[in-house]
Amino acid sequence: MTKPISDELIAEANARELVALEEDYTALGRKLARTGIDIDRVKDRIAGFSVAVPSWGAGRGGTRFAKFPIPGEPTNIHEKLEDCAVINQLSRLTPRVSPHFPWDKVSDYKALREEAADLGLGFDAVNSNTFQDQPGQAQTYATGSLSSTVEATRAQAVEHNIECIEIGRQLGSTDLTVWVGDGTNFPGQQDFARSLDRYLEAASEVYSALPDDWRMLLEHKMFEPAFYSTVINDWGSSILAAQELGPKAKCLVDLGHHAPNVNIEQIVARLHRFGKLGGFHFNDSKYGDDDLDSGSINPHQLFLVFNELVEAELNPREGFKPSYMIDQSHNVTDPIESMLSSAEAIGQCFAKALLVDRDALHAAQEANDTMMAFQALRRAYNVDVAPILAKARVEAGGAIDVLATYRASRWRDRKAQERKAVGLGAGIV
Ligand code: PSV
Ligand code: MN
Ligand code: MN
Repeated sequence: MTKPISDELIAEANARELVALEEDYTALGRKLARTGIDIDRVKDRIAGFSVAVPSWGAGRGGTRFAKFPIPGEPTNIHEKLEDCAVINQLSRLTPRVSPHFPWDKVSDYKALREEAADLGLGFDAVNSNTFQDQPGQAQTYATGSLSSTVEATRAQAVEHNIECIEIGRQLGSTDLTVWVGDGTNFPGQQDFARSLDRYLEAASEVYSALPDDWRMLLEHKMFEPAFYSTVINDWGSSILAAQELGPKAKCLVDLGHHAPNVNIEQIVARLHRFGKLGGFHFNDSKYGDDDLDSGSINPHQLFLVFNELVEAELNPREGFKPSYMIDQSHNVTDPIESMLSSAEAIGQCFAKALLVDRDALHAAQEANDTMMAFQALRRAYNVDVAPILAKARVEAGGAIDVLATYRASRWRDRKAQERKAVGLGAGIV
């Protein structure tokens, strides 16, 4: 197996932190034991937890105004895999990459799978792209894809999704994530009912092509690039479409795709209640689909989402197997650093949710003791779980201080010498 960062470097960096970590872990273990929690069991759950990283997040993102590349940034899927391997090697939380097509198109997917495996990586959900036109494409998606009024355009979008399934089979994926940019910018531009009918008909053709053990994850988004309406605008449209398509269709929640202040954790609970919670695109948001780093704006919301996921785990519905992915655009940071920090934030929220005293919470809920119900959540949220994550990492060969170790490796500087420079220009989100 190829290890992008040397084990010696990680061991040296860890040696400087180990005594302090043991002290912190022991102290936290004692504190948690007083409330009947075995810290090692929480650590074992973290050791079994993972979140996929997006291939497109490995390069510097951009806005529609500009993109500011950094020296050493990856420019193709092979270099992106290398960077994703660094994130996983240090964090031990991100063993899978979610690819996007045709952005990650290669001629030999069997070889790509082997290349990833050699770096310690597998592939997660494949993402189709019918929101951009590609060179040489026969039909334009300017006025829609799966919901287009033009039959040939719908057929082209269906065919692309089926091709993504075929690629995914070769890569070892079992999920197809479908987000369409379809929608309108003006009242009256399209008929709400007919555009949904067209979407459902085309999506059902894609659904029919799913292998038995595959799922189709429908990702809703209320606006952008369409600013008046979108065809799969919210979790309501998403669950209705998923119900219409069949049991293999589930809903994917991208945290940035809702109206401001929407109660996302409640959406999570609702989708789970009807067996339709398929997965997440983790990111954070201040104003809209900002694709900011997970937990950087509203870590409490992320915790509340994981609180619902832990509740869901205790009350499983058929097919409960949520797929966790990051979907961020790193405009001003080194993407590796952002994803190291984000994976940590996501893992921390899961750990905190595991600390919630469920008996106390449920008893307070039954007794309508509002303050004690809230305190059950608050107590868990206030715990600094960093030592649990660090201990799980170090035991799995990762770094105690992921960012310091990454910087000590001088990975980006070294890649700046080897990789070709990225051209300037407007970014894609
Ligand atoms: C759309 O905003 C989205 O969240 C979808 O997941 C896309 O596939 C992704 O962003 C790509 O940038
Ligand atoms: Mn997304
Ligand atoms: Mn998005």
